Amino acid sequence: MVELLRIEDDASLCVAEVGNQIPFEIKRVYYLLKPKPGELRGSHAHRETDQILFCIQGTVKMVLDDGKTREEVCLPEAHIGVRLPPMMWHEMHDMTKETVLLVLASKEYAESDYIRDYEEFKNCLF
Ligand code: T46
Repeated sequence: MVELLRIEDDASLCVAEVGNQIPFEIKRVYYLLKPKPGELRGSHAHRETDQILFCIQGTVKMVLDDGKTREEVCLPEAHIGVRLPPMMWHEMHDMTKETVLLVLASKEYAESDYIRDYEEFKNCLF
């Protein structure tokens, strides 16, 4: 998990700085909003891209699978993110239409960076 600096005054201000909370150079930022309720997203791993994902509104449950251990995590607070290093299979579910996921990524988008087949993912690990 990655904890941002949170400044509480009349609002909540959350800060992500490269070299402090973020351990890689950020090459891409994207966000996912208005998912279809009940939709499953993710279901892939990235070969080289390192990412940190924040649920900045609404709810999400994430499945994280490194090929040895599979665990489910919730992200109940906007300043607590989950790191998705390379070769971490991840799935997002139980989102509502209010859910907003913000992702900081270490690389530009490339479809060749994705492994979308679970068997292929397992084979790549060994
Ligand atoms: C993750 C969640 C939250 C692009 O063209 N550029 C991009 O930067 C991205 C992220 C996607 N796309 C295209 C590729 C696909 O044709 O948008 C389509 C859906 O992308 P993807 O399958 O990556 O969508 P999600 O929501 O299943 O997953 C993405 C991230 O890959 C994933 O790591 O954490 O968003």
